[in-house]
Amino acid sequence: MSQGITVQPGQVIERILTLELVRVTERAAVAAARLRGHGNEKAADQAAVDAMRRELNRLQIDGTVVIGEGERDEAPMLFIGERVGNRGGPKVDIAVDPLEGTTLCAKDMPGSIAVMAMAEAGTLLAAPDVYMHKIAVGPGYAKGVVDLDATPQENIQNLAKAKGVKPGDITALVLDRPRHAELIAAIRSTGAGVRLISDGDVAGVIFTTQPDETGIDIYLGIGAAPEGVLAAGALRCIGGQMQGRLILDTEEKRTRAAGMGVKDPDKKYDLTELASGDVIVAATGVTDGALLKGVKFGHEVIETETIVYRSATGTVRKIQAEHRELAKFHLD
Ligand code: VTB
Repeated sequence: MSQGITVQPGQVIERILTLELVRVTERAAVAAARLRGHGNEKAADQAAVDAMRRELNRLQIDGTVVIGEGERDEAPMLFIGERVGNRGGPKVDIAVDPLEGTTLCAKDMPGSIAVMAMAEAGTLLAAPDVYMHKIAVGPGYAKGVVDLDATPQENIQNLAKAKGVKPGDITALVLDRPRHAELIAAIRSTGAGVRLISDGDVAGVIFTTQPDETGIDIYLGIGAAPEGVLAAGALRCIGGQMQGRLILDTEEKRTRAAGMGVKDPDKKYDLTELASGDVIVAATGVTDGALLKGVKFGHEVIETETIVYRSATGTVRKIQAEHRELAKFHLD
């Protein structure tokens, strides 16, 4: 009898599917990277969506998209509620951002990635496509060291104390948007520095988990809610703290959120409420960035770099791939 690796039924999602997820984000990243620097955000996004959907539908899963490209009435591909996979495997929640940082890709600027998460069914927050107030720090701090309802000054001071440094030694990451003018001023008033990014706050949140490499201690501000859930998935795997609150500032948004199961529109979600179950997150670089190298097109070879996080074990894998059977990418 062969002594193969035994995978417990409860581990099927995490174990067997880890590499399958890598294939999905690799294909999406390569498709988008073909259009890197072409100035056409829509085309790059569409290429990534097509590739990701095609690969997702090959997986042995019974998946439901909970974070997708939009809501059903807009009828995009990978809409929220779309069933994906061949229905042959475990029931899972799927969160996708086939091209996170479409503008970064269109302008060939650092930091665009293809990213997705797969989790036990019913465990990822089905967030509508609205804004979310977010705060995140990496692992190693006592729970509650920062809080979404504290002032930026309090958060920076508490974090500095917990890290054993001066507030001036803290660097916060914030999306460069006019809406953040006050937040940025408040952070700077403590002596802390602010690194501004133009897009890409999934990676931005992940940066807080490796402050020695990225120089980032804390993520603060308002970004997109779907990206918040994807980032939370990654943080569940690596460790760290995160809180988010949906910004439901119109009746229409509140109704839409309620329709997706949001009971309390003002709820402050903790990390384990944004992503409550076992989860795997995979991200492949499209353009070069601090987290991942971008896709390289060589002579009869395509190189990709992917990171996969798995919450059940906390394993983080970086997978550098050289692809030689290029037909699989369906590139014209
Ligand atoms: C962020 C960023 C994304 O949206 O979530 C941002 O991470 C928030 O929306 O890459 P605004 O651009 O409207 O401020 C993106 O830039 C695009 O989804």
